[in-house]
This record gives sequence, C-alpha cells and structure tokens, in this order.
Amino acid sequence: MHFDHLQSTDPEVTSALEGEVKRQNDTLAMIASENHVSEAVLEAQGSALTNKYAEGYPDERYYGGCEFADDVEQLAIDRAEELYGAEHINVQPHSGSQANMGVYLAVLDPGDKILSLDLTHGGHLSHGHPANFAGQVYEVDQYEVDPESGRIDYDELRTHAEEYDPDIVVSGYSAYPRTVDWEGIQAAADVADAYHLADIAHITGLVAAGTHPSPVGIADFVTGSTHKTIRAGRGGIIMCDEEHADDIDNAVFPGMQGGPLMHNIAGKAVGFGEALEPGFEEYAEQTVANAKAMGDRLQEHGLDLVSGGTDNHLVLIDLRPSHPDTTGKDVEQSLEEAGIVLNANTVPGETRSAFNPSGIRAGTPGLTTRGFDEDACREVADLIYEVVDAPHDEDVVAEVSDRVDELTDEFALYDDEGLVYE
Ligand code: DSN
Repeated sequence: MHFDHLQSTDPEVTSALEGEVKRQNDTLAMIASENHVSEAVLEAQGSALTNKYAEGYPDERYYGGCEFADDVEQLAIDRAEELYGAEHINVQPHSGSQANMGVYLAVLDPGDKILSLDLTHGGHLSHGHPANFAGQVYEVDQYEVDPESGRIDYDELRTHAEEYDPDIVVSGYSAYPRTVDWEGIQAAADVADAYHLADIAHITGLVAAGTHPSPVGIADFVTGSTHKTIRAGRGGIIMCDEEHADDIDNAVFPGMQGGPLMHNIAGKAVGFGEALEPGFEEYAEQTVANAKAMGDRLQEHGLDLVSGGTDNHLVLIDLRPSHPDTTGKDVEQSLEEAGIVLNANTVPGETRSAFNPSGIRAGTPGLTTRGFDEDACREVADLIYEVVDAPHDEDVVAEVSDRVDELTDEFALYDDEGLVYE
C-alpha cells in the first residue's frame, strides 16, 4: 500500500499509517469486531466526498451540489435493502452506538425504561451501561445469561419484562456466541407492550448472508455497525418499518448528527455491493465454520467456552475453570507479543474487574477474510492454548510468535501492490 502524496507532505503520519498496514499484515486480527475491508472500500472512504456537506436525505438536502452525494447514499440504501429486506433504511449513523442513540431518541423520552443484557454477560455500553449516555438518560434494568448454559433464558426474560415493564427491550450482543432467537426476545417485548431493538452490530455480515437468522420483520428496529462481519467500512445503520421511518430519520438528522460522513456512506455502498456478490455467503459460512473449528480445538485442550461452543463468529473463553490464576489481560498481552491480537473480556458471573477480567474473546472474521480455513484455525487455537497455559514463559511466546510469522506469510494480507485477498 502506497501513500505517495502523504509521504512528501507528512512523513510522520505516513510512518504511522505504514506501521499500521505492516501491523495488520504481520499479526492475526482476532478482535471479534474487527475485519479487513477491500481496497475498493478504502478508496471510497478516502474519496473527495469527505469534503461535502449534505445535511438532509437524498433529494431533500439543505445545501446545493449534492447530486453525487445523493447517488452514493441512494446506492447504499438500495443495496442494504436488497441485503436485509427492511422497509426503511437510514445509512447516516456515524457508528453502531449512534445508530442505537438514534432509535432511543426516536421513540423514548428521558427517564423511559430500557431492558437489556448486562455488559459482563455480553451486552454493549450503548445498551444502558451507567458510564454511557444510555445509562444516564434512561432508566435501565438488565437481564443476564443463564449461569449453567451461558445462554439467554427466553422464558425468564419474558417474566423479567412482565415485572419491569420496559419501554424498549434491547437484544443483539457484543460477546454472545450463540444464535439469537429473535422471536423469543419479541415475546418478552410483547408482554410489556415495549419496542424491540435488535442490535446486530457484530453479525451484520452473517445476517446479510443468511448464516444467522434475521430480526428484520420481527424487531421494531434493527441497528448495526458496518465495519465488522459485513466489511463495509466504519459506520452505522438503522432499519425499521415504514411507520417509524420519519421518526428515525428526524432523530438521526437533525436530532443527533449534522452533516453525514458521505465518504463513509460511499464505503458502505461499496461494501454492501460486495456483500451482494455470491462469494460473500461463502465468506460468512467459512467465518462461522472457522470459529467452530477453533472452539472445538480449544475445548479439546481443556479450555472452558462460555455456552460450551459457538454458532457464530466468536468464542468466549472463561479461564477460571482451567487456569484460575491467569487473567484475561495476562493472556491478551502475551498473545499480542506473539502476534495474536484479541481482547480480554468479562465473562458471565465475572469475579474480577472489567480492566482485568477472567476471559478472552476471539473472533474469526479477519482471519477468514485473509483466507484461513478450519485447519489453519485449529492451528491458531493450538497457539492460543500454548500461551494461555504459559503466558509468562518467554520461550513459549517466542515459539508461538515464529509460528504466527509463518501463518501471516502463508495468508498474506498485503503485498507491494496492495491487498492480496481480492
Ligand atoms: N467495541 C466493539 C466490540 O469489540 O464488540 C463493539 O462496539
């Protein structure tokens, strides 16, 4: 990847950007929310549309000169409609969190009640954590996964909703390895006559490909981010029925944002177009098959997976049963030294702090993009296990690092010409 103009004007930033390209090439990106977008998406995001103000929506802008911004935004909307089948789509949220904010703003008043999954059980900050605006503006009660199965207990959730009487029930998660039963969540929303917001940020690509069931047509609102499994670059998206279209559009603009990031919306249009290509379904299926292969191998090594496995793109390892004295941070740091980049994560029933929790979360979207199959993912599981078992053994970390080098060479992401995977 070349930065010809930047190199001559700003060598310091160039050096950081080149460092990042090399870092991504030479390490295994296993943070479950990350992926590698195509060069076509990168070009769209780096385009002249970054210069354009386009407050409003296609054909209803407040400024002139928006004809190409209109084209791009309409393409993003049309392609998203084709992927997800929603009646109305807003592609302007700057992120998944802002997509959630847009929904709250559209249908809740300050002080209204949210029922959502606890962060330590796999939820997200924007679902109502006290440190987040959602936890400060609204009243929040949280559900948890079943301590035995590690899964959502839909009957229990329905009872919880009946008692708490929320205005909105939030589903869709950041660290939940199992298929979500959207109808089960909807039943809980129905007993309370509440809205249902399904946040599919992590699984936007899996839902688009049909690898995970879709909440579209079940939940009132479906939100997501566009840079994770869908590989369409940074940003957010909101989907809903026509009856809520105006409320959502007004909540996003002028409600909470000014000018849309048109260059990012161009990235979304390109990424959604790529997801409509036949190969994308295969990518999504391979992502899930890879996570399953990795999870099975980690269990063969004696590691404990929350819920006993995975149906999607991530595994959540609870270190306490097999390695009670090892923390997620210990493992995260040693794995990063070895070139495997994932994150320490809280686990259900967490007994440590969020800064040094008892688990690690590992995802396969990025590895699958660069060509990893089940065999290669089993090998990665072996490497993760070796470091989990001896996080402070420098020889083990060095040996794993050598094997990561071999894998990153075999499944190269970038060469001198640019991205290899296309
Ligand atoms: N930070 C993302 C994640 O890692 O799940 C969600 O916003």
